[in-house]
Formats: sequence, C-alpha cells, structure tokens
Amino acid sequence: SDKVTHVVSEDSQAASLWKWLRECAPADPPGVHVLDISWFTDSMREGKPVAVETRHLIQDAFEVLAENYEFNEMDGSCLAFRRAASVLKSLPMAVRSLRETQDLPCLGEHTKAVMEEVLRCGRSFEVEKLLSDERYQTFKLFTSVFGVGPKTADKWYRGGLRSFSEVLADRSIHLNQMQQIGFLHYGDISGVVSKAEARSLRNIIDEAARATTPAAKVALTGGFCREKEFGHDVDFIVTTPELGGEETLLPKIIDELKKQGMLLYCDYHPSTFDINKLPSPKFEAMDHYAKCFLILRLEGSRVEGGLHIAEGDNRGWRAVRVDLVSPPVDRYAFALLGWSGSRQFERDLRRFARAKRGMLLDNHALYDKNKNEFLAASTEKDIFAHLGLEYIEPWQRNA
Ligand code: DCT
Ligand code: MG
Repeated sequence: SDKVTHVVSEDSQAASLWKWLRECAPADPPGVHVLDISWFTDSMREGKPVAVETRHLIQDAFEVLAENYEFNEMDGSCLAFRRAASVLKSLPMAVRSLRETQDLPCLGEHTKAVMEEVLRCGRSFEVEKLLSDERYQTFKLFTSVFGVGPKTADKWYRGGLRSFSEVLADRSIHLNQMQQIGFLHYGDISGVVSKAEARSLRNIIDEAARATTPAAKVALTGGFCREKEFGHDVDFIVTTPELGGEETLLPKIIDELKKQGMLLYCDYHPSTFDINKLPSPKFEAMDHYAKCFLILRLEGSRVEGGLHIAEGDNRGWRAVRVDLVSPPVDRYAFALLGWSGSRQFERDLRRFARAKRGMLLDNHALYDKNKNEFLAASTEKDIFAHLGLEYIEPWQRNA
C-alpha cells in the first residue's frame, strides 16, 4: 500500500512496534514496505495518516541527516542537506529516478547517494542506522526541551544521561530558568501550534499593544504569515509610527499580558541596535532589535474551534511559545522581510543580494556596495525592487 495505515505517537510504543515489525519481517514481504516514519515531520505530528510519496521520504531522510549534523555542530554538512531538502520541496513533480534530478542545483555526492538508496529500496540505511542510534535519539529527546541546545545535550549525554527522568533526578545538574519552564510545559510547547491558535494570539497581542500604545502596529510573521497550518511558535513584529516609540513598546505589552494573567515566562532582550554600526561586516544569526521570547497561557475559550491539544485534556488552556520583535519604524520592512522566513529563503535571498547584486542584506538594512550607500525601504516590495526581483508573497517563500 502507499498509505500509512498505522500512526503511533508515543516514542516508546513506536520503538517497540518498530522492533517487533523488524523481527516479524526482517525483509519486506513482496509489495509491502515497512517504514519507520517516526521521522515524518508536520503531517505526522497532526496524527493523520499520510500518503507516502518517495520525494517526501527523501526529503525527510535529508532532514534527519541535517539534524544529526546540527547535533554535531557540523554547520556546512547540515546546510547542504537542508538545502537539498528545500530543492526537492520546490519541485513541481514527483521524483522517480536519479536521472530526473541530474540538472538540479545543490545536490552533492552524499545527498545523491541517499536519494538513490531511497529510490531503490524505499529507505535509507544510513538514516535507519541513525534513527536507532542511542546518541541521535538522546540528542533528539534532550534538544526537544525549550532552552536545551546541542551543547547542553552533549554535556548530559557525556554524563551518561539518557532520559528526562535521569536528568531531573541528577543533583549535579542545575537547570536554568528557561530549561525549568521547558520541562514544566514540555507537553504543550513540544507540540505544534495551530493556525486558529495563532489567529487568536494575533488578536491578544494586538489588543495588548493597542491598550498601552494606541498607534502600535502588529504584524503576524514567521511560518504563520507563510500560511503554514502548524508552527512551533508564533512570531510577531510590533512597532509604532513614531521613531523611538518602539523603545518602550515591548515592556508595556509584557506588563499588559502579565496583568491579564497570561505571562508564564518572559525572556526580554533590550535593543542593541546602532545605526552607526551598519552595514554589519558579517551576517549575525540574531538581529539587534528589542525582542522577547515568551510562553503565554492561551485560554481555549479564545480560540475558534478550540485548542490543538490531546483529547481528554480538560485544562481548558495550553502554554504557547510566542516571539515579539520590535524594530524602529524606519527598519520595519527589513525586519518584516527577515522574520517572514523561511530560513532557507532568507539565506538564499541574502546570498543572491551579495553574489548577484553586490549588496548586503540583513534584518536591519540593504547596503549597495557598488554605490556605497544604504537603500531605503518602507515595504517588502521596495526591497524586492532594489534587488531587481519580482515581488513574491510570503506564502511563496516556503523554501
Ligand atoms: N529566522 C532566520 N534565521 C534564523 C532564525 C530565524 O532567518 N536563524 C527567521 C526566518 C523565520 C523567522 O525568523 C521565524 O523563525 P522560526 O519561528 O524559527 O521559524 P518559522 O518559519 O516561524 O517556523 P516554525 O513553524 O518552526 O515557528
Ligand atoms: Mg515561528
């Protein structure tokens, strides 16, 4: 069958089911592929049966390999697989043979070898080996906690820890505030946020911003502005029409959310933006605007159609990750374009600007190295025009 007929959501169940299947059928019976699809991404998290298309298998195999390189902090290889996954995603047709992909960009020896194996056998042995690898599994588990990155996961792993209960029972480990809250709300924030929840949060942030600063402008950005059905968080850009007004905006919104009893966690970073330091000689992963990483308590009564939570969960609320960024109004278009994503699209756009136009683009500005001047923009369309590119809507930027 080309359909997944069984979806098991608990990791422990999945692992034992997988072991059992492999013991029953060390080789797949004719016409049947037994696939470990625990590495399926968004559609699987929804818990819906999905049709298995080879291209998705290849894409997901690439994602697993990229993730493992990320755990090992091998940025170049991680990027190569993410880029290859993104190229496959953009194809209008199914992939049936390696020959069909020979003219595609960004596919190297290693990516092609994985692709060939999946096309031939319906699986990648390298990926399967990785999925049953203790180190990979432990890193995947540990880094799923808010506030735990590859470095902390590595430290815990080297210390012999393999499960959350071992981490929590280890008295030599001091969890920082982010990690404590990550464990506290693990069930909620390791799950996905729905579009309806994002829409409700948009209204909440809008109301909180306007209650304190009537002229405040709020824009939904990140995956949800690209029309994604689900996301890991909800991202917003907030600003005021008056230059300098943004400086007090986030603290005021945070206070308002606190007053409403919604604030479960707040990590606020004041602005370090300095226009005189532009253009940045090197692209930095994080921009310099004031921002806060929040966990909010979202009431089910505020979400059209209800919360995206497990059946039988009767709390009536859930915790959600929300990011707010607050650029000065004259930087708004650059911040919006930078935060709209996807990450791969942003990376490619910056690369295009540099390599093809001799321009430096980041979340703060666009600098023309040929003319030695900054190019002003008040909308995303202005930036596309400066780059000599046809404007595309955020939903077309899901690279
Ligand atoms: N971004 C970027 N480079 C990074 C991190 C983020 O360009 N290193 C941009 C692109 C997306 C946006 O910021 C928001 O980031 P995320 O919330 O991580 O991504 P998302 O597209 O909103 O996806 P998700 O559904 O996982 O939240
Ligand atoms: Mg996001």
